[in-house]
Order: sequence, then C-alpha cells, then structure tokens
Amino acid sequence: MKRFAVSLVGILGFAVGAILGPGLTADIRAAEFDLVEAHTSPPDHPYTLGMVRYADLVKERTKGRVAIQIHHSRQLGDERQVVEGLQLGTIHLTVTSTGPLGGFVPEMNVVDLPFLFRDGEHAYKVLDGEIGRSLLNKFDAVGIKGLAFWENGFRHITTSKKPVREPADMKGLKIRVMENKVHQAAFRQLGSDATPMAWGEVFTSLQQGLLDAQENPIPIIYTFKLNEVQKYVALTGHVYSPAPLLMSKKSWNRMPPDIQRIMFDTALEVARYQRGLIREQEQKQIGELKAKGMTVVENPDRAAFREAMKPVFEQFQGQFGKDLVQRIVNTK
Ligand code: EAX
Repeated sequence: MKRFAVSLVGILGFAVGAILGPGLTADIRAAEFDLVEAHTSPPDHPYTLGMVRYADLVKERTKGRVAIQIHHSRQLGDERQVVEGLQLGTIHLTVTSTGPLGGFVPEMNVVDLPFLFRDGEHAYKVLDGEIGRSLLNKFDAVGIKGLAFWENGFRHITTSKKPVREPADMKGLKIRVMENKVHQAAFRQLGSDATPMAWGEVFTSLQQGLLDAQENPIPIIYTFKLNEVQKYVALTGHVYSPAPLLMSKKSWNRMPPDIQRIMFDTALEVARYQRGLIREQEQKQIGELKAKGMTVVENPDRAAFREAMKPVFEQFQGQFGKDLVQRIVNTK
C-alpha cells in the first residue's frame, strides 16, 4: 500500500511535471531516499523531538533528496525488532536504547555497567570521542551504520508498593529490566527478581500487578504515564542510558558521499539539541510527576547502590576488558 502510494505520487508528479515543465514538481515527487524511521517512545519524548529536527535539517540540507518518515510509539515494533529491521533493510533508521544492542554487538554492553559514568558530561566525552566511535563502528559488521549517540538519560527506579531508599529495599521485588545481561545481573545482585522484557509489555504488566517495579529515565516515565501504575520513583541514576542513532547499512551504502556526510554531521549536531531536551524534561517532569501524585525519593543512598552493584561491575569489566573500562573511568 505504502509503495503504491509513493509511486502514485511519483506518477502524479511526472504528469504534472509534463504539463508545468521541470522545476515546479519537486515537492510532490517522492524523495530519492525515502527512509522509514521507527522508535518506541511517544511524540512528546526527545527521541521523537530529536528525530523531527533531524528529518527537517536533513531534508533542507539535501534539498529534499532525503525524506524521513517517522514512526513513533512502537508503531513498527519493539527495539529488538526494529534493529533487526535495520539489518534486513525493511527499516532504515532508528534511535534506540542500548537494551537489546548487546545481542548485536556484545561490546556495546560496556556502557551499561552500573555507575560507570559520573555525569552527563563524562558520558558525552567518552561517547563522542574515540571510544564511542569505535563502539559505533562495530555495528558495521552486522549490517548497521552507527551514526551518533543520542540520549535516553540516567535511569531511576519506580515501584508500586513501597519507596526505595537503599539496596535492601530491592530484595524480592519483581522488577522489569531491559533485555540486557548487565542490567539483569545488576538487579539480581540486589536480590531482586529481575525479569527481562520488551518495553511494549511493561505498562500492562505493571497495571496488572505482574511486576512491582521498573527502571527508566524520567522522560520515559513521564511520557509513558507510568505514574498511573507506579507510586514511587527513587532517583538512583544507577546507569546512564545512551541512545544510538543507527541506520541500515543497505540504505547507507546506496547514498552518495555528499549525502552520507550530511546524514552523519547532522546526527552529531542534533545530539546536542536532543540531549538538551532530555535534561530540560527531566527537571520539569520530576515536579509534574509529584503533582500527579508520585512520591519522589530525591536522595536514595546512591553510594550504597554503587557498592552493592560493584561485583557486577567487576565481573563484566573482565569480559569487556579492564583496559577499556579503565580508559572510560579515567576520561576527564
Ligand atoms: O528506549 O526499554 C526501555 O526501558 C527503554 O529505556 C525505553 O523503551 C526507551
């Protein structure tokens, strides 16, 4: 159907072009590179807002040769499926959490180590530098072009029955974690019943009481209205969640170098804007979540969480290479 609609526009454009002459029909002709984009979060979340800005800039800079059709809110599936779509070439572009990415590039999980990044600036320095670039380049081998690191944010724990202040409060809680073995290990270390699950099932599972808890950055908690199914949020910031902007290599390889350049440079440029939005929303939405009846534990014992998750840090540090982890920690 979509293909048909596109070619109809093309035919119409051609017909009108024949009547009006060249130059007048550029807008109704299909773009030369029509990219299907898909991600999980809703229209008011910075994944979408960043993507809208990216699509506009790319369209302008390529003079309409690249058009990005944005599909938000899991219209084309959960993150794992979308990334598989990039490999197949059925989906061309996405911004995704690192949740499922270890299944494609195992080294990527290094960023998921708990309490690895001191703050946003530390993360940006590492991810925008050599280390981040070499992680993105590893996607080449699996049919994906890594463009840039955008952001999901620092992750915090929400619960339904009791507030979380210290690691002991996590004992026995059934918490949804991303399909990511580092996250899974970190919460098992706290004695939680850590259940890996695709994001799409989480709201309903919380609503039905099949889960007690989940963890995500504030903009996700707010834009998905988790306050309707969760009573408490503890600002643990236990892990920084980057959001790589990834493209299907099939689409990338079809593009001439000048267009690739625009796709690449614009991705880096929009990262700054998109990260700024995450920060703004986080500030504002903590207050709004309180107004909606959530209890916010502003100062859980972060040092104790860090200490409690340390064995996981050490276990996986061995796997990713102590050198790499130390280089990250030592980045100033
Ligand atoms: O990408 O699965 C998750 O918890 C992610 O953080 C969320 O869907 C945003």
